[in-house]
Amino acid sequence: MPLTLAVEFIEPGVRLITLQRPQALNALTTQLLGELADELNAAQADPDTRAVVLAGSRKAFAAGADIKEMGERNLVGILNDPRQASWQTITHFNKPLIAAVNGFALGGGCELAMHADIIIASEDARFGQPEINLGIMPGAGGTQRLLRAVGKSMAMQMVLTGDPIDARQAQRAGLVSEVTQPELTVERALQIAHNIAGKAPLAVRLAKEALLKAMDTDLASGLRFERHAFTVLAGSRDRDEGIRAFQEKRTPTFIGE
Ligand code: DAK
Repeated sequence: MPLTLAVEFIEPGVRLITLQRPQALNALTTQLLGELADELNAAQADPDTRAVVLAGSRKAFAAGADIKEMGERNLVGILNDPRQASWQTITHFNKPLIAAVNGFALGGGCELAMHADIIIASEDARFGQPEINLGIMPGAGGTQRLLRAVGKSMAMQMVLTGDPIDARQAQRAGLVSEVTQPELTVERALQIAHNIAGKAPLAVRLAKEALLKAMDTDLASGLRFERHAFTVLAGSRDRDEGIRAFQEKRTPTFIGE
C-alpha cells in the first residue's frame, strides 16, 4: 500500500496515479520515487492497463527533489543514490504516460513531467529548473530533455537563471501539448488516456518507442527503427482487426496481440 501516492483504476484501461505529499508540494523523496516506480512496474505488467495519468495536487505537480533529504546526502551518498533505479524505471516505462500538471513543476518535478509522453498543463502551471539557486544543476535529465523540448536558448535561460516559465510559454515552446483550466487538467489528461487506451496496444507501444528513438538517434537510424517496428506490426492480429473493422464500418476490438 503506497503512502505517498494514490492509485485509481479508471475503467477501461487507465490508471490514475496521484502524488500525495501536498504538505511539501509533492517534493520527491526516495520513498515517493520508489513507490512511483513500483506502481509503474505494476501498470506495465498489467495487460488491462493501457495508459497511465500522473497528477499532483492543485498547488503543485511536484516542487522538485526533497531538499531536506538531498541536504543529508554527500558525494558518496549521491553516487549510491537509490533514486537512480527509480528514475530508470520511470524512463523505461513502455506504456503511454500522461502528466497532468497543476501549479509548480520545478526541478525534479519538471524532470518528472518531462518523462511523460504528453504533458497537459493548467493555466497556472509553472515549469522551471531552479537547481542553480541551490548551487547545483538538474540531475534527472533536465539539461537533456528540456533542451530537446524547448530549444537551446530557452533551456539555457531556464537552467542558468532558475526562472520558471508559465503554461502558455511552455505550450508555445512545445513542452506542453494543451493548456486547460485548473479544474479540468486531470479530466482532460484522462480523456486523452482513454482515447489511447482504445487503440491497439502493440501499435501504441511501438509508436511510443519509435518517437522516443527520434530524441536520441540520427534520422537514418530512426527511420530504420520505424521500418522494422512497422513490419513487426504487420504480423499482429490487431492490425488485421483494424483493417477488417474499417472495411466492415465498425469499431475495432483490439486484444493486444
Ligand atoms: N523539498 C522539500 N520541501 C519543499 C520543497 C522541496 N523541493 N518545495 C517546497 N517544500 C515545502 C516547503 O519547505 C514548505 O514546507 P513547510 O515550511 O511548510 O514545512 C512547503 O513545502 C510549502 O512551500 P512554501 O511555503 O515554500 O510555498 P510557497 O508557495 O511560498 O513557494 C515554491 C512555493 C515552489 C516557489 C517554493 O516552495 C520553492 O521554491 N520550493 C523549492 C523549489 C526547488 O528549488 N526545487 C528544486 C529542488 S532540487 C537527481 C535527480 C533529481 C534531482 C537531483 C538529482 N539525481 C538522480 C542525481 C533534482 C533536484 C531538485 O529538484
